[in-house]
Amino acid sequence: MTAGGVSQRTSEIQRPPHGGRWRVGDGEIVLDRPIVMGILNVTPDSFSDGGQFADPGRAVERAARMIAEGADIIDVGGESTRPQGARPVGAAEERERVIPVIREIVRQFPRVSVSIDTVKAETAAAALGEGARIVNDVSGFRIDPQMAAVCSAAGCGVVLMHSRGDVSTMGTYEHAVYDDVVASVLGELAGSLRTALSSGIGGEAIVLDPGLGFAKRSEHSLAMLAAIPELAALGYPVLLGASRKRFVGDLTGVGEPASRVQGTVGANVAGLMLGARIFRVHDVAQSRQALDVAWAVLAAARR
Ligand code: PMM
Repeated sequence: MTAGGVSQRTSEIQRPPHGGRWRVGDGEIVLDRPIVMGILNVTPDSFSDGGQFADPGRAVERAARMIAEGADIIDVGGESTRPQGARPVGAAEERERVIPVIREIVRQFPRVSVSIDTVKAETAAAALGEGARIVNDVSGFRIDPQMAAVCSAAGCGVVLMHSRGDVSTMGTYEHAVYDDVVASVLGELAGSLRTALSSGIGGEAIVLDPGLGFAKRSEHSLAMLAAIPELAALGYPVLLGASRKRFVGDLTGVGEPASRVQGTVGANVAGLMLGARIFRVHDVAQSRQALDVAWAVLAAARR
């Protein structure tokens, strides 16, 4: 990359087109530093932490720890999309898993924003009713036709992630066929964006996510990381979910997902430099520290 290219990219960091703010329900997340979203999978079968936090008491303890380590958002999920092919759960079972946990986190930590990771409008509505401020839909509004209306009515923050297929296939390679992965992902995300905006969701509530590892082989995830400037140029904050994913394992030879922390941190710091602002991670302390230092260096480089 030329020196001109570097300064062009850092100037994008200085003046984010979205104004540096993300409206989330009655709150606002200021994107004047990297935002860390801590992952709380209340599932028996998620790929790297399944079963650990299925008990509501342990799940809330885990949230408290991530908040102490610097998480700005806690993302609660009750349905796995694991790469081995996930078992879809019904809305009632999903709600039973997530609602007691969300209720307790909102009660104990009212200043932290809770996000609900779901593709089901019913679950999203129930979570928003308990005080969640963000809906993280890994289908980008493709799966449940009611999702956009629920989010619009609530005025919540929305994460539109790129994926293909349903809950049981989106984490696999079944739909990972692309001529030009960047063009396809940007085009398909633009479709999610149109659905959101035409349902009355304000642009200031929307965040875009390239969906690393979702219907993407490792080379596709890497291409999407490299294309963050193009994604950010759409004018919405960019969220990255690199944490412990297969592409990190493929790049490092580390087979055990929980041991991919350093690789995750590397992906996040590179993502920050390319224009991503929100980072969904299992290991909050490590990414918080690395991102804060990288941000300070970038700020000093702009002076
Ligand atoms: N990845 C997973 C689940 N939810 N949400 C967003 N917005 N982005 C992601 O990359 C993402 C997600 C799968 O990972 P996990 O099973 O470790 O939670």
